[in-house]
Amino acid sequence: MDDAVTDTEVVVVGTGVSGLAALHHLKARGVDVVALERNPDVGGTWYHNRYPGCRFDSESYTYGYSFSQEVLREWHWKERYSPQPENLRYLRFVTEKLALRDVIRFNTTVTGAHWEESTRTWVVHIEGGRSIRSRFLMTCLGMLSTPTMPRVDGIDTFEGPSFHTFDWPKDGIDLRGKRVGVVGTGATGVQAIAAIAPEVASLTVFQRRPNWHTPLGNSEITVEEMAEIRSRYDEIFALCAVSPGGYVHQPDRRGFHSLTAEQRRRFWEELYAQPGFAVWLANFREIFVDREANAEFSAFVAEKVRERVHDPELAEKLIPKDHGFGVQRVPLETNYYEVYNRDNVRLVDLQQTPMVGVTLTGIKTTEEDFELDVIVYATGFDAITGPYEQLDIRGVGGRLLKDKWVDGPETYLGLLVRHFPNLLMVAGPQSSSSSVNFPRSIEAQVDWCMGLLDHLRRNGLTRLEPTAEAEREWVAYVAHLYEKLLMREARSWFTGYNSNIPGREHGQVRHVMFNGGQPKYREILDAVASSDYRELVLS
Ligand code: NA7
Repeated sequence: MDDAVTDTEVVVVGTGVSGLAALHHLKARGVDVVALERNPDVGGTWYHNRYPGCRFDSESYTYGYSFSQEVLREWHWKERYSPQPENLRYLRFVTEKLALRDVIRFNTTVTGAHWEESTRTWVVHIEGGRSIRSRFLMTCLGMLSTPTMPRVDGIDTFEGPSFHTFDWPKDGIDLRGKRVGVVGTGATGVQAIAAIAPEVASLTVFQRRPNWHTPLGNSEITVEEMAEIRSRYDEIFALCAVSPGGYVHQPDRRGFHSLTAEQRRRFWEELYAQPGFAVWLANFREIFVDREANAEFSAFVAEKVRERVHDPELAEKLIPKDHGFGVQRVPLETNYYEVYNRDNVRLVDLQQTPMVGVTLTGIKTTEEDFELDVIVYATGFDAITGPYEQLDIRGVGGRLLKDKWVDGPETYLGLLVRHFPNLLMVAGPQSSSSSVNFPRSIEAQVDWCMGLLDHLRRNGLTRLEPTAEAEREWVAYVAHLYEKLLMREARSWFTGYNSNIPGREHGQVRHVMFNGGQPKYREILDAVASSDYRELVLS
């Protein structure tokens, strides 16, 4: 890259799954674009999360981009739920195939962006003091790219290696023969725990609240199967397009109450044996909204845990008692429960014996001092809004985005923000990205942004901003969708909960995601575009 470039039409921040998609479409249109990436390579989430066991919960062939026939033709997904190294290889492959690398500046950390009304441009600030001026700012920051560590005493005092799973050492770490502690049992924790348990000397799992986990059901995809999948790509993407979650799984529409308890049980046995999110997303829709349905299914899954964990007392500790199945993100697992039947694995229930702090040599609870060689924090993220709020993004009149969002995000369509003109967020708060198979959601968003930019270009316009009314209505609509779902009660990043961030403990729901399903989301985006963006002020 030529470092002297200071003016461009679009700056894209981040080159993970959404940034690469944006870059491809912008380049294909001949738009002058520069992408800024803090890492030395593309990949975002799949660049960072190198912990053992890290892999898709989405069927691999529904996770790839749909827009390049060449990529679809040439790429072979080798596993149904592809692992991180392969996913990073895929994103590098796409980068080369679509010739995206030449417009990316690596090792370039954006610290903020300031809107300048007189020139209708964003001045994007880069660590080290440089800046780039651009007409449009496209933020592709990811939803889970700001890790959070526990708020406990002594976290920096531990003398051995300790790190968040997001920052797993790039060159790997040899855990063989080590005493390892893992804090956190969300989607990340369960993948890591199951993967490392067989190789470490001892594994101590520090669990605060258990989650509902169900089997992933991973398997190999042979060359012949991949050929068959390739021949069905149109059909697969069409299926994802009509599914609320953007997956191949479709909700069962017979109705929970129209079947007998015995019929429901048979159906659930079938679902439990199916791979992926079928058990969550191909279930009765009542699971998400009806307490009775949710309780019955939760009891079914609890039985599975009891069958899989030999020690009945331990099994009870692994069964959530404070929330029903599926109101939090359901982490999929491979032999997770069986891990607790091993002699070298111990569960520490932090509800019974809370963590007091981290010491020079391990973790201290109210009951015991645990001596450890390595501590792994699988403690989650300042999800969805975090990546925005850590930047100094200032809109009209120097307004800080973080201030605007102090009581929760306010956006239009999850893509635009009033008083922040020409800012296009991909996978932003209140978009469908966190409730939908990520690439399926972001492709719709990127397409919409491209349509909008085309419209501006065609009409010689240089400024866009949503109206106050459009934003107000979107925020209210997003909040209304939460009201229908049991999920509104969850202590989960779906509701903006994060015990490690002051003020974000359980209690105050932040409406961070669109829960209306991908078909509805796409329908709304299309309607806005075909009304010539009536809800936006364009000039
Ligand atoms: P999650 O789902 O936010 O899980 C974080 C886990 O860490 C969860 O079990 C938390 O328990 C636990 N946690 C967080 N802070 C602490 C402290 N201070 N002490 C003990 N335990 C703690 O993050 P993941 O990375 O697993 O998953 C994020 C998403 O990535 C996932 O949904 C996928 O979409 C991909 P808690 O439940 O708060 O009691």
